[in-house]
Amino acid sequence: MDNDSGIRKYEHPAGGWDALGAVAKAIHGQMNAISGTRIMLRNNQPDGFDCPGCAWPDPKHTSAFEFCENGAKAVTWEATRKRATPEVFERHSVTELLAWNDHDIEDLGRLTHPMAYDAASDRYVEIGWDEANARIAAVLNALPDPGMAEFYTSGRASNEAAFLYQLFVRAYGTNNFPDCSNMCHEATSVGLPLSIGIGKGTVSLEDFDHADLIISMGHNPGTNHPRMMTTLHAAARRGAPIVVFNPLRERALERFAAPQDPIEMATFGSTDIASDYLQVKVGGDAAALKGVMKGVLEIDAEDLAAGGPGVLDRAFIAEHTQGFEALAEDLRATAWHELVQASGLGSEALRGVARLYCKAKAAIIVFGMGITQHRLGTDNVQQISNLLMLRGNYGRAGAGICPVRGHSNVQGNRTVGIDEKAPLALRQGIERVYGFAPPAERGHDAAEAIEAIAQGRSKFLMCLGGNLAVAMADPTLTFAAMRGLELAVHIATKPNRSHLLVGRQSILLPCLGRTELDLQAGGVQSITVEDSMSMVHASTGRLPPPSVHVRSEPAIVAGIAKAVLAGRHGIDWDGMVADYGRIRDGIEGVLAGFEDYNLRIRQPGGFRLPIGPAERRWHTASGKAQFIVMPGIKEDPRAAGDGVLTLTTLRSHDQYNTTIYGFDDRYRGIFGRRDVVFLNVDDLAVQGIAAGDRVDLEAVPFDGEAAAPGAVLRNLTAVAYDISRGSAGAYYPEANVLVALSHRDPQSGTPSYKSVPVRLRPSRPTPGSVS
Ligand SMILES: Nc1nc2c(c(=O)[nH]1)N[C@H]1C(S)=C(S)[C@@H](COP(=O)(O)OP(=O)(O)OC[C@H]3O[C@@H](n4cnc5c(=O)[nH]c(N)nc54)[C@H](O)[C@@H]3O)O[C@H]1N2
Ligand SMILES: Nc1nc2c(c(=O)[nH]1)N[C@H]1C(S)=C(S)[C@@H](COP(=O)(O)OP(=O)(O)OC[C@H]3O[C@@H](n4cnc5c(=O)[nH]c(N)nc54)[C@H](O)[C@@H]3O)O[C@H]1N2
Ligand SMILES: [Mo]
Repeated sequence: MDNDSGIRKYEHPAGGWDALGAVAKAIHGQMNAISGTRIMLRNNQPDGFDCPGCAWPDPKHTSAFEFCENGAKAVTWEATRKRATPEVFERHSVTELLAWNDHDIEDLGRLTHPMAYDAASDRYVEIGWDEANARIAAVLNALPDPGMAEFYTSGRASNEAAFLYQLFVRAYGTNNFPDCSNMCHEATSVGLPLSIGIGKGTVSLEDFDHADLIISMGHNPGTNHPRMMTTLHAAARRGAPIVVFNPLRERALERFAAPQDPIEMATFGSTDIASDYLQVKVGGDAAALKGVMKGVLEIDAEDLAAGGPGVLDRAFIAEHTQGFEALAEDLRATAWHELVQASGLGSEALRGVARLYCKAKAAIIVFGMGITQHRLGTDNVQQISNLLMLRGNYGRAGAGICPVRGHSNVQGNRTVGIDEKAPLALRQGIERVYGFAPPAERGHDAAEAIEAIAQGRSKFLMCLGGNLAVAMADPTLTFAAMRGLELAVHIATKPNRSHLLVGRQSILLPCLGRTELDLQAGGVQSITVEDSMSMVHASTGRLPPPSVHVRSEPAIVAGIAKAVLAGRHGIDWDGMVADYGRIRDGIEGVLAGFEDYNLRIRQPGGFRLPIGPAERRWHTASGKAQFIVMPGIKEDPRAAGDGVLTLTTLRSHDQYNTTIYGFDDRYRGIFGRRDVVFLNVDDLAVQGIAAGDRVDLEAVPFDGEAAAPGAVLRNLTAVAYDISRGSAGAYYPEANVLVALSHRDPQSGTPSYKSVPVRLRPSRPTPGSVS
């Protein structure tokens, strides 16, 4: 397409000079160049702050500058010079701000004062901290049942803030902990404990140096975990095959130029990343995985017939697992043609992956949202684990499972107690250390919290970060629900749309970001975070806070707790805020694995929490790793070919979840816009639509679920893209109107954001419609 449309193919490798250019632009747009560069140099350094971008771990010997374009965007966006002061809110009514796009709302800058919504003037106006806390206490203490309050967490909160938050909420009396993880890796957190006894990854960064094969499924590291590209680049360089399962061709998984590599940069060279790129159908991964496993069993049978020892790790299966026979039976009973139809991949391609897998002494399977955000999310995760178990790829160097987490501390938040399921050990630990018995009944996850609010069963919502209303499915329902709240409280760095969906009362509390100096009565404080590989380490900010009125998250949570609990349970909130070391003592007392917490965070790189499967210890009901049979192979039982496409919702290169930094998606060739839908040329031809035409996407009800009411996403430009047939891609959060709130994985509750049945039709301008 022509240049005016903002749609043109990107010919360069990912990374390289364009990435460096983008960093310079990010710094220029938000801060001054000198301080910007200085901050970047502190990012992910042993004595610096943890990057708020993603949860990929840091190498032990951090290079002088662990470069990452999107980490740089995350940091500059937080360390911006722009300020959303009371004067700014005075100039713009809430109704006016609601008409702005998500980029412009956040680009108002950092919140500087506690604010409360004033209905008479339709504006947020300044209030004092004490007044804010008193209003929160008044509403919470007047609720007839603590279960009518919801306490959301977005995964940036530190271990210290998250631990205090859950302690306060449990002392108040509920386990309603909706969190971003419920929309993200919940399928991992629910699926893996049944399979291997822990809901976390089992590999360490060093394992990638020893893997003979890496299989990457449903994640886009060039955009979402750019520091992971250094790892993949090194693996590709030493000749380890990298097999990708992804419906879309993603440039960084094809070729990458490492900005850390002077020769590659100087010569404009690049390295091929994927050795094999399998464009699975959206939602076809379970079938693809079953196909690979079926291939492994075939190779095993051939080898045995030829007098060989077979390719299964029989000793591992016998000693460490249960359920192999049932799995083998299911695979034998599933015909190749069904697997091919459901995955969109040829049987030879799947057998080829099986051959590579059987050749590898040690294999790692890495996965992201393309696996978890499906109705089959939990099944998908368990099939990955089955495949690894067939050849004993757990508890050995270079082998294991690697869920790539989203937010920089989402894994740590869950570890320290942000969990609506309220595990017994956590409750017992709290009772032991703090002397009260926390509630035991399961609370609400994120989607259930919205349902409860929509139905008037919950009246109060507090958000420790995030942008819940925009991140959640079905904004029509979700936005209306938010407006029905008695009180919404948001602890945030920057304004966003969720803050503008005001209830009867709404309060905004400004907090420090991770880059900023956190000075408390006991001196400068560090916080701690846990990365995707269970490494816990400290992070210390140094920048001056955006205003003197801004408080740290632990201080804000403790202030609210004191006002609400008014001495109940005798917890020393002030002492813990004065010295976060005391919060860590509390964590150590409550949870296993944190022995000598304050000491061990001083060692460079921190320490690793215990991961049973890495030592072949399985904390499952049977004490063994479980092969788990998934019945059937498809998410959507309907036959294909009735014109229904499966839509997946994607992040662009210029966004962080609901935070829209800019309007380019460079690697996918989209510039200055987000109103596009990626389609396969053959699907376009069948539907009689040309690339560049305007189309509408209409939600199709899924098998007994209600479609999101009135759900049509209008006036998108059709982009001919290298995407598997029957699949379509559009950007999150815009496409969330098409996702029904009930469209979720029945096992984990994860919204099925990555398999939404839709119909495509040419756009017809409807009078009065908004596009
Ligand atoms: N810069 C930046 N960094 C981020 C984020 C961000 O928004 N911006 N978000 C953070 C968060 S919270 C998270 S959870 C992670 C998200 O990181 P990712 O897991 O990479 O998430 P997505 O970008 O949503 O999409 C993942 C990939 O899955 C593919 N995919 C879609 N559907 C399917 C499918 O059915 N099967 C398969 N195999 N693949 C599919 C898409 O083509 C895409 O390449 O990144 C974190 N890091
Ligand atoms: N359709 C579709 N929907 C999705 C997804 C998808 O792939 N497709 N992905 C899902 C996933 S994986 C996730 S994780 C969720 C994300 O859901 P959330 O975590 O709720 O959303 P974010 O966009 O990350 O939140 C951004 C806001 O966090 C606040 N913030 C930033 N830094 C800080 C901080 O240090 N402290 C505090 N207190 N606040 C801060 C700012 O106000 C900012 O506006 O969205 C989910 N929604
Ligand atoms: Mo996420």
